[in-house]
Amino acid sequence: MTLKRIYVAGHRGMVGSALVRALQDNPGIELITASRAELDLLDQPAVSDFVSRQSPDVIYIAAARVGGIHANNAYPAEFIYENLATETNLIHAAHTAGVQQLLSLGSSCIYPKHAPQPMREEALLTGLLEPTNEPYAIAKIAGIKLCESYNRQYGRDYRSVMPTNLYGPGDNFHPTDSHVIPGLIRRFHEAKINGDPRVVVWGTGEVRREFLHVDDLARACVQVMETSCADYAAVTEPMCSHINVGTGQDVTIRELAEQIAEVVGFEGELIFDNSKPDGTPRKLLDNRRMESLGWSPSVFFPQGLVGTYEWFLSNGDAVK
Ligand code: GFB
Repeated sequence: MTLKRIYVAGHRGMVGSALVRALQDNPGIELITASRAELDLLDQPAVSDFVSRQSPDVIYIAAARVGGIHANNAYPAEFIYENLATETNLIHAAHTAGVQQLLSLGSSCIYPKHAPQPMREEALLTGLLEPTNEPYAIAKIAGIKLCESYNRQYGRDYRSVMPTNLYGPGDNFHPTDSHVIPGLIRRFHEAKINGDPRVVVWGTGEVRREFLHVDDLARACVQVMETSCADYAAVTEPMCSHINVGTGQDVTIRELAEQIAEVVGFEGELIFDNSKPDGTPRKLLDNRRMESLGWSPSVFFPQGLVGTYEWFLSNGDAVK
């Protein structure tokens, strides 16, 4: 049997490690990975050399510079440069090495700040972006357009998925640079341990977010890449080729904070700090394209939160 050689770029990150979990038991697949020390994805000649030497059949781009609302706002230069460089290096290297199939991962922040809800793929480039993450969003939009351009000019089969806000094992629990779920898990946990009577939650708490477990995203990515060209073409457009991946349900940040406090066992008071940005008021994805490919999420949110807290507890040293 000829094995399908799949290169997962960024295999140590939250998304990349979920992809490895989703792919590794398939006996028809040979996984290719490279640590940051082995391959710097910002180094174009090194990436070209690696991709042409490894000659994979498929590439999943899970490598990205990511972070929450504060990190996006604080490090805009790294967020636009590193994401653009990673995508251009990998996508161009894939094309020149003759790699026919590739998946690029983006984010629901590619859509306009005030896009109609739930957001359809066609909402892309119809309005202004949320300022706190515009540089990151521009890089992720460029990833979609890179794929479409190589498809249109060279007949490549480069696809892209736009997940909603993700969470799960392997997340970054940094006190300020993380996303809201790991950030609050850590803050509530530390408050419980220290006996603090109150915890600060950023923003008004009134904005809404949709959350997807990273293992559900990984299954969606594999499903997208296993879809035939005809079936993929039937649900997408050549110039609107990306597919949303979400759950179809969202919660307010206040509701989320209350749920996390319960999971962690923090019984004190929540203080909402209005001096911190809220970001986009709402970003619920329209999932009809993904559903028509036969995918639906399987991780029940409260259970996913418990599993993420357990991961945090057993990997405390790794996330300090
Ligand atoms: O997860 P988060 O940073 O992602 O924030 P975004 C979501 C909401 O939670 C915002 C509030 O309204 C935050 O103000 N929040 C409350 C907190 N407490 C906290 C906290 O302790 N930490 C964090 N991080 N937020 C990111 C984008 O925006 O979403 C990225 O900046 C990316 O580009 C990612 O798209 C998925 O949804 O606001």
